[in-house]
This record gives sequence, structure tokens and C-alpha cells, in this order.
Amino acid sequence: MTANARAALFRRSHANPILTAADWPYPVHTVFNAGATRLRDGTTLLLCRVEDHRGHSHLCAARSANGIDDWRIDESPTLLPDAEGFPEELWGIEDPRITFVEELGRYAIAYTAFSKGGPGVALCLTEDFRSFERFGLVMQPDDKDAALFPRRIHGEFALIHRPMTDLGAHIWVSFSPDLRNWGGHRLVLPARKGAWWDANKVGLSPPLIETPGGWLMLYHGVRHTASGSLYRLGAALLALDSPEAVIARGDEWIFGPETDYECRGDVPNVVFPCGYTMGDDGDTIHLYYGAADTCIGLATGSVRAILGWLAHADARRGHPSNRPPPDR
Ligand code: BMA
Repeated sequence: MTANARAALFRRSHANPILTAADWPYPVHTVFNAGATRLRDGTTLLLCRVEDHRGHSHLCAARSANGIDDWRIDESPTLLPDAEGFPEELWGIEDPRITFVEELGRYAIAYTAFSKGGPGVALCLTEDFRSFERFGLVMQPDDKDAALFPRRIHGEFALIHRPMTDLGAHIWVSFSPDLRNWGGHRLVLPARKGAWWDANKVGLSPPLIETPGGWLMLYHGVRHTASGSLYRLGAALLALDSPEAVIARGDEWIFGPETDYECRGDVPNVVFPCGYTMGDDGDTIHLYYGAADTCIGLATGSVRAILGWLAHADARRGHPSNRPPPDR
């Protein structure tokens, strides 16, 4: 490592990009922004966002024993938009985040439903990624980047999401007794302003990672530049019993577009993780991310290392003016 290099918290797979449109069993334009989970038998399942040649997205499952290669991809779309039953899906469904909810014995998928009103948050449940029970829109447009927590908090389900409000594009949490009625909305993490890497927008990336010291939240930050938006990844820690309370937030991004397949594509300079799987050691995190809105990459890190970095980052921060604005 050269003297000016920083320690990398995520390492890219040598197999990257691990999935591209060329791998698909039917004609598609791009595959990116995949939700991820490990099934009971250890198989890695990616629920990929697939864009067709109209520009509309649907979801398609890919399964692999090692989560790296030898993917078995569904022969036809796994979950198609249903514009008749759910008009909010008229222009497609995008960016799924998967959470296994023990209490329900099923996977909850929060995804973006895109229609005339803009993007909104929709929810469905599945046991097998073959049949799905749709709940429809749970957060009205304009809202996206949502994931359900894996268990209730103070007796209620909780959802992280990113509504666009007059305050800006910030991360919020909301609560529900039944997954259908939502309230108790609280601002969690605001986009910073000015020169920050996460100045213009923030949004949850993969679902939250529960650790003894809090919910580890990997989030994407957007900075607008003269030649377009830069999408990078940062980390924060939320209190276990009140996720609106931010315990720590790193100042620096921990993963950003660097390689050719991240810097060139339909939307250049984008890394956009929507899912992770946890290694058998309970520490290794396999992060699946959309690269340049065109293909899927895999990067591997350690939860312990990210938590350690966050603790040091918070200690290093020092001056109060570096704190994110408390405007809620
Ligand atoms: C965001 C989402 C993502 C996309 C990203 C970069 O707003 O729409 O689906 O990957 O922009 O284009």
C-alpha cells in the first residue's frame, strides 16, 4: 500500500462484474441493483432489477451455491409489474431490498414502484421467491430506498425509507402494527450540505445489519457535480431500540466507483448496493451492488472492521461544525 492509500473496507471480487445482461436467458438491456439473501439451504439468492428495452424494470431471481458464480437464473421474469392491479407499478418495479422476518416466516421485499406520481415504496411477502403477496404502496411518492427491519421494535414493524420532503432527500423511519398502516415518522439521517460526498441525497443501501451495539446502516450518498451525480457508500450506526437515534456516522465514504464497469455504463460513476449476505462466521459481509446502472458487482468486507472504523471516525471528528445539521 502506498503512503497516501487508505485502508479498504470493501474488496471487489475478482469475478466482477458477477452478472451482466449477457448472462440472461431472455433479452434484457441491463441487470443491476439486486436484493440479496441466503436461503435456508445456504444458496445465495439475488433478486435482480432487470431493465427491458422499453426502459421499464422488473425483478428476476438468480441463485448460486457460492454467491459468486454458476448462477441459475429464472427462465422468465420472477416478479413483473402488475399495472392493472397496482397502478403504481405502471412504469416498472425497481431496487428490491429483502428482509427475512422470523415472525412471519417469510421474506419481506420492499421495492420501488414507479408510475405517473413518481417513485413510491411498495411491499410484498414471499416464502419461495416464486409466489408473492403484494401489499401495494406503503409509502406514497416521492419515496424510495426502503427496507423492513427483521423484527418488531417496541411492538411495531419498522421501515427505513427516503421520502423527498421540503427538508431534502433524507433517511426516515416509520412504524406499523400490521405492515399496512404506517405512522410515527421520524427523520433519521439527513444529507449533508456543501462539499460533502453525501451533500445532495442520502438513502438506505442494503437492509440494516443488526449488531450488539446497534443497527449498522450502509447508505448511499449522492454528490451532484458538473458532469453528473456521484453515488458512493457510507456507514452509520443506529440505536437498537430507537433507530431514529444515530449513534455514529462516518465522515468519509467507504466504497465508491473506481473500476471501468462502475464508471462506464448507462449511468456512470454509480455503485448502488441493495443487498448483502452474511458469511458463516457472522462477520463477513458480501455486498451486492449495481454498477453504473448496467451490471452487478460483489464486494466483501467485515462488519467488525466497519464498526471499528466508525468508532474511530467518531472519535476523530472532534469539531462540532462537522456534525450533520440537526434540522428535523
Ligand atoms: C437512484 C435510483 C437507483 C439508481 C441510481 C443511479 O435514484 O434510481 O435505481 O441506480 O439513482 O442512477
